[in-house]
Amino acid sequence: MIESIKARICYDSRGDESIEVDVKVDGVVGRACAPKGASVGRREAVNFNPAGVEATLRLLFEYSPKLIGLDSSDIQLLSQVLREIDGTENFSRIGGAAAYAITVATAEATAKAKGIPLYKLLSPEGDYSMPYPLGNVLCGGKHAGRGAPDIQEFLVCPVGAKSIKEALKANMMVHKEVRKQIEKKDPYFTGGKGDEGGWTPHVKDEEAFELVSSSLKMVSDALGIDIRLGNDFASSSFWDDDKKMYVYSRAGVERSPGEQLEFIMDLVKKYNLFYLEDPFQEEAYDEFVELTKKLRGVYIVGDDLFVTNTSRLLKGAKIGAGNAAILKVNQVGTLGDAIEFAASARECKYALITSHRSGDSTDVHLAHIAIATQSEMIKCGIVGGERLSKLNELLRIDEEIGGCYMIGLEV
Ligand code: 2PG
Ligand code: MG
Repeated sequence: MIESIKARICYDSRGDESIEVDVKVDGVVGRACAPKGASVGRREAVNFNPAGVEATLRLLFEYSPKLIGLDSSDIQLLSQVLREIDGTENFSRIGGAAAYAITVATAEATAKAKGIPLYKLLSPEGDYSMPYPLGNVLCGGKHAGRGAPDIQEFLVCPVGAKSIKEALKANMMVHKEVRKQIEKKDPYFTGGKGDEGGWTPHVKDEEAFELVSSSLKMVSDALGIDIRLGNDFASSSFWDDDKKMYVYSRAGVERSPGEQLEFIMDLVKKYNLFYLEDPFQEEAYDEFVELTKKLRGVYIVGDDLFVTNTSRLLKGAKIGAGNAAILKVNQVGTLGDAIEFAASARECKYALITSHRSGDSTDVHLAHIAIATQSEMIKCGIVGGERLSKLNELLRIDEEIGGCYMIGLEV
């Protein structure tokens, strides 16, 4: 039973204000701090009440007595009560950050009170397996300054790793190797990193692909495991809806939807890409369908397209838009809704990628949510405290389970 709720304003990895909540269940406290995105989908839950973070916190103090006494193990009930209190479609009154922090903190407290880890609470009968870590080695777009590439994320994944230990080692090595390669091209590289810990060299997309693919090849050869490259294009952030063009302003190139499709297909061929997140803008269901028909053995992933929203996913699944979905709890607002989304993705045979936000906290919940939802991958960066907290938690869980096997990937 929920006994008490405390909340405060704290800071995320970008130094922005966020909401942190402590929930007490049967004498035990669970705590969660909401993350926040920079490349935000238009259909996402709104983070805060329009009057700001302080107003969001004041509201929380007002309505939280209504949550006291609720059965904390009923995740869906808590989600439903919060939706009723909010009364909007997208948490624009009480704020998705508050909904996130309350529901995740409650789950943590409940698990602790039962003496079990969070992943076990969320998925009691799991035959647990490890997700593959998608590591950000080079940042562009909204996660970096104007000298960096237009494409938001260059992601590596050690698809041939046999254990999470091996997988993390590979990602760390690629991250280091990418820096070396950048310094070969630019001896004055300052070592600058973007919001998610990937490097931010002053290069265009094409050079970034060269740098990253040669780095991963070196590490792949050294370790003898297959490492693949993928991207989060975050295309909505450079889609111009008036021009109906994808505007790569740093590269000085504009692409129509058809040219974007060609561009993506060429990249897949040239760099053997296995993962394409948001290759088209957030309403481009038809282009997603076209690309999905054209490619095999490639994850075509909806992030801003689906925004962890079950009805948007079902719409996509019906017409074959993509074959994988990003799961971000704060995109939908509550943990209950995110768990429901994961179940729908499973029914539709979509792969799942549990993901951090570019502004994140040092919380570890993401690792548990990825395991509980049997996500094929977890996207949470490589370096930086707020990224490593999740990766190190995977190592602890692996130890606790006694050597967890890696989930199967279709590549
Ligand atoms: C994304 C995320 C995380 P943001 O686009 O997938 O990498 O970025 O949190 O800024 O939306
Ligand atoms: Mg994304």
